[in-house]
Amino acid sequence: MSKARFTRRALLAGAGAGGLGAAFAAPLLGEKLIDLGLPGGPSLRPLGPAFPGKGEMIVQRIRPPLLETPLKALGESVITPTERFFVRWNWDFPTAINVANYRVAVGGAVRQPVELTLDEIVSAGEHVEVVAVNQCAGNGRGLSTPRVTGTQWGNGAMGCARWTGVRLKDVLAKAGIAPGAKRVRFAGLDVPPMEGAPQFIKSVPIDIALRDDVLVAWGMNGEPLPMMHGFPLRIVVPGWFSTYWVKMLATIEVLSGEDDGYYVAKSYRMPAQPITPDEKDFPTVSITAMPPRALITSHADGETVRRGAPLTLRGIALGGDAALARVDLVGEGFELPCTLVGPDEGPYALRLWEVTIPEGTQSLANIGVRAANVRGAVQPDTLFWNPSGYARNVIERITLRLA
Ligand SMILES: Nc1nc2c(c(=O)[nH]1)N[C@H]1C(S)=C(S)[C@@H](COP(=O)(O)O)O[C@H]1N2
Ligand SMILES: [Mo]
Repeated sequence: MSKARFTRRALLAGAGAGGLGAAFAAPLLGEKLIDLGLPGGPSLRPLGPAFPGKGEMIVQRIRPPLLETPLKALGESVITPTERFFVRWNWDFPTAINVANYRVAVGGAVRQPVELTLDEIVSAGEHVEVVAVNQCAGNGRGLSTPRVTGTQWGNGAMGCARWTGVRLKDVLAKAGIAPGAKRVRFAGLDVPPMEGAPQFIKSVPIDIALRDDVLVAWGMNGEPLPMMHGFPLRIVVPGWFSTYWVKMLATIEVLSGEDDGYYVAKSYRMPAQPITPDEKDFPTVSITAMPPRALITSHADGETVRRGAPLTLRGIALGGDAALARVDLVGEGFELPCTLVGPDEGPYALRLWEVTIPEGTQSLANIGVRAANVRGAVQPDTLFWNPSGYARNVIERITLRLA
């Protein structure tokens, strides 16, 4: 873990810019900006060590924090260092937690509601470790055309960490699930500041909740979860978008019916079938499991490379809710298989890949990488446009210049 970087400038920025958006944060944070290449809107963001415990991050918003990982940093390792891991909160969260008083209430459709201390959770069952990608459902949303509403993320609202915890099912067993349970719902300690706004509460179907790899986790990359990542406990649902990975866990509620809460029934949904941007009334489904994705991290769109020399590209890929099967480089009129390199940390982890384009006449216009998983899901060549820009997994293409 890195040392917290309390630079005077960062502290001043944090104090002065509370509640202001990225446009205001830029001059406060200083001179360093990054261009996210977002079509149809402002594309520059401040880049800086704006928060304690965080290294250089793309500052999308200061309060509540939305911090994005620069793509180049994501490509450096299978495990994203915690100090570079993206951060997303819907509402402000407590900045101090008294572990002695902390309890997780397990209730709803259970035999016996219980309030568990941190110690009781830690000793609820076998300790399990899983390496898994945590990806915001809105990752890459800012690249949508036409533009959509919501945080204008580039592709850095994701990271891969080693999570440690106990199985959610072992925690549920402390209360005993009543017959007929349908879903399990989680709420955190963060609450909306204004009346009438919905609390961030999410639920998963009971069969997902009982999976052996779904955790109540306290560890991230071998350290206790930092506050920004949900100290002291968060839910981990490998293979599913991180909207379900509720942080600063406060309650676990077993539901015997459907979840009609705002963040399940109304939000985090996408069209059931492809639509056109002018369509209004269409059936929707909840965002759930992640599809495969691959990204080039060694080169950015528009970069110049040497003419007449072999070119090695590198990047990251994930299989989504199933292991990665392959990654292919796709260009105009050619395809090349990429080699998976580096450690294989299991089906839900990031993988690193590389590919060398031999010297020659092949065009470096519109090159991209296409991931496929073992279940046969393959990245598509056209964007599944949806009004919230969810679950983006279109092949991302860049053009390199020869000089
Ligand atoms: N309690 C709580 N948990 C939460 C959220 C939140 O706002 N509050 N946001 C979710 C969303 S939308 C995302 S993308 C992830 C981000 O996880 P991270 O900040 O650890 O990267 O947390 C999820 N868990
Ligand atoms: Mo998210």
